[in-house]
Amino acid sequence: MQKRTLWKLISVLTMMAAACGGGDGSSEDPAPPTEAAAPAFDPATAGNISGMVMIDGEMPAAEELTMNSDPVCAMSATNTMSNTFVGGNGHLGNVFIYVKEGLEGQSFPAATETVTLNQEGCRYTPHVFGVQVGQTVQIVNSDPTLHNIHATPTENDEFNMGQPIQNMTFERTFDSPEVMVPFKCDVHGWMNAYVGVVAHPYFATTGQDGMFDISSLPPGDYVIEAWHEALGTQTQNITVTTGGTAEVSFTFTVS
Ligand SMILES: [Cu+2]
Repeated sequence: MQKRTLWKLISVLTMMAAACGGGDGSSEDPAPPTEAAAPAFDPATAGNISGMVMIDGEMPAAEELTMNSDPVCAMSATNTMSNTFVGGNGHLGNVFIYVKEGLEGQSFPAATETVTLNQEGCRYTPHVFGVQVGQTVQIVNSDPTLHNIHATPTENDEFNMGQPIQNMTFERTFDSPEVMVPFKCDVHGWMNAYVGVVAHPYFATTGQDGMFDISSLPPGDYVIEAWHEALGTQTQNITVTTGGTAEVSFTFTVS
């Protein structure tokens, strides 16, 4: 008799425990977030890409930007030269490089660090940059004047956000890969920037020395694309091997 009572008690407690779990069984599932955050490949097998972007022909002279329409800009700007062509000695900066093909079917969690796009001296800094799908972009107005950040994507949602007060910030993420999403300021026609939105973390922007590095890739065969805002795109096939560094160079020709 005592034994039957004990079993009945156990049975009731079991049903209560199930009811407290909300009936969705979530409390009993093995921790899915940990599994989702696991790397898509064994990092011990990773390789790297190192490269440079050259320009063949004379680098077009940087255009001087006229900022007289806003006295705050005219007085505060420290850089009034266009960022379209930067570099020197045959090396081309502000070129966006990314893995275009070869990572299909693999998923990479969005990077948790925030990328900042600053409006300072009535310019965007950086002028060309990349983010992962789902990674936060923080847009900052460091100027004591009105800017409006106007993104004009084709694959993502357009947005247009005024920032009338200095030090205002605004955060945004992008849902779909898109190379490139242009930004402009509708107040200051000379302000523009470009973000490459990529589904993985394997991208870079060349510095003024034209150099770039993309590290810790899964070994494999890839198509790498180089994008420049005035000179278009180029692709190359490369193979990344475990522990190796694949070297690649692109040359854009100007007439
Ligand atoms: Cu502006």
